Amino acid sequence: MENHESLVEVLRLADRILIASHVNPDGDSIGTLIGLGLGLESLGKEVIMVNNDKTPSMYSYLDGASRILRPEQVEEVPDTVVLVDCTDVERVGPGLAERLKKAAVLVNIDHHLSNSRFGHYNLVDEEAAATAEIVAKLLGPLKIKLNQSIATALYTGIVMDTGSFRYSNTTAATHRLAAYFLEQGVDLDQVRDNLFETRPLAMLRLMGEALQTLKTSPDGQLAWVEITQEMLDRTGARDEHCEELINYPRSVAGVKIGILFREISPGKVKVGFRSKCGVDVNKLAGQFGGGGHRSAAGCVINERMPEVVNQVILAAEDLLKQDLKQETVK
Ligand SMILES: [Mn+2]
Repeated sequence: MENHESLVEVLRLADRILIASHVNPDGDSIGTLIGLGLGLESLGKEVIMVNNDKTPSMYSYLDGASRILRPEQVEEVPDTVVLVDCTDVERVGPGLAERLKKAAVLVNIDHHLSNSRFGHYNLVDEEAAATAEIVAKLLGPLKIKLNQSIATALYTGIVMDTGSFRYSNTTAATHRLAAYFLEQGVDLDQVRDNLFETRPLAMLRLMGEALQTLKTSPDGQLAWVEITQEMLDRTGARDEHCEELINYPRSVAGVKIGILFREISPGKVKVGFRSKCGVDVNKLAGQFGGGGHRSAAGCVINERMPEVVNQVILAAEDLLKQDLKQETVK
């Protein structure tokens, strides 16, 4: 934790605050954006919430979801800007990043291992399961009174970034915090129904097609799936419907690294990594200019799908070999 007290002070003094999060927003980025946004608003501040991309419809149950603006709707950027769940300013999207970089006071609240400490004030805790956990700890010092809307938003962030408390980032503290949010009136039926029990038909059709591409390495420690633009067109699925698919290659018995290749446009592929057994995929993503967490990371590679798959699989095999050597040394 860095500059914790001065960061709280700077937020308490500001009258107008803009909060933004990363492109292709997920549950943690939307949850923290709204949780912190509504919280600061309850202190009488003017809060502008903005994201480069549209909020996925599965999060529309959150109070304040409809208040999140697109960059072109923001006329004037206030002096104080907070980025949540972003490793770097560029993560908010190119156009918005250019505008937000110039802020007089830039605050960085995040939990990614690869965070670049880009803010004037940085609150980065890599041990936190979700940025929502960090924001939750800020509520007290900021004298924000927790209510049902804020609790629901932050609870959503935690549920999504821990894969419903399944990932290795889940701790006793995570469960305690989740329990505390439930006591504040989170409607668990509503959350469950929106996040897990309702899926667009197009998403299930895409899953079917994508799982047909599932491959494993000869030793069975790597598994991957590929999603092409053609599959998205054929099924009518969108980007936001791809995220969950990455859990399938990792779940194959014996697999240590699961990989999802997603073609964004011809010659541009997004690669997602998920690992088991403590394999550090943040390092792997870093080799291709990306980053993230130890067991969940990603990158974008500007080449055609077959080349990307070859390069990444080779690098992943190398990493597993190194990992094995280290284990032998131990
Ligand atoms: Mn997060």
